[in-house]
Amino acid sequence: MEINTHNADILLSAANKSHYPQDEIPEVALAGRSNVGKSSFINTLLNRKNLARTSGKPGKTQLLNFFNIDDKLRLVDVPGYGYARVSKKEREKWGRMIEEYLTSRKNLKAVVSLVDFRHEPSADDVQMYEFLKYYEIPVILVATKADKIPRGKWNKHESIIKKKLDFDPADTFIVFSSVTREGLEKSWDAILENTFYEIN
Ligand SMILES: Nc1nc2c(ncn2[C@@H]2O[C@H](COP(=O)(O)OP(=O)(O)OP(=O)(O)O)[C@@H](O)[C@H]2O)c(=O)[nH]1
Ligand SMILES: [Mg+2]
Repeated sequence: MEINTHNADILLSAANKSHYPQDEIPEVALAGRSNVGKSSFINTLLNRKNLARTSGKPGKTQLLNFFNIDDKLRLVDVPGYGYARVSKKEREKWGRMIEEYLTSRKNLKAVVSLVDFRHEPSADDVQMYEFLKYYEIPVILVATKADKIPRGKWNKHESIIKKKLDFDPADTFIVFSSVTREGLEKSWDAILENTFYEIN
């Protein structure tokens, strides 16, 4: 089946299960630290400037935002973790919202787990990766902001990330930049492979 990736719009925002779309359309969710570039990743994939709202201010995305692509696939933008300036209560609310979605959503086919290519993954990054492995959710690991690292150092950074995460070679690792669009095609290939579509 073919999919027109240019036909995209925001569908709805949800705080809990009762607001999720009720159908069989496959979903791929984005997970990662606040400010890592999840919303930018969606905009780059969909070739749109600010469909998923981005900001220099962490904590911009607060609900699960569902993006409809050609009525065949959804990308789900998930609020970032590890944002220090939120209360314990808010962090717990966030945890429940993410956990409910990731552990119960039948439509979920894979998670794009984003980490900053420049740094060793944080404890939260490791925990997220372990969580996804535990629930046997296929992971597409995307290392963002590659434009900030000279190419000669890419291998070294990739090794550091893989080692820290105890990366499963069965998962896909993609070096990405929303500035240069590095890794764009690979990301689409990985997403469509997990949702059984052919790229148009
Ligand atoms: N240089 C560079 N900057 C990036 C890249 N991706 C994102 N940024 C910048 O990083 C900041 C955060 O990006 P967002 O896409 O809003 O991050 P997010 O993960 O959605 O953040 P939350 O919604 O707070 O969880 C913005 O200032 C972006 O312009 C990238 O690949 N390269
Ligand atoms: Mg965001």
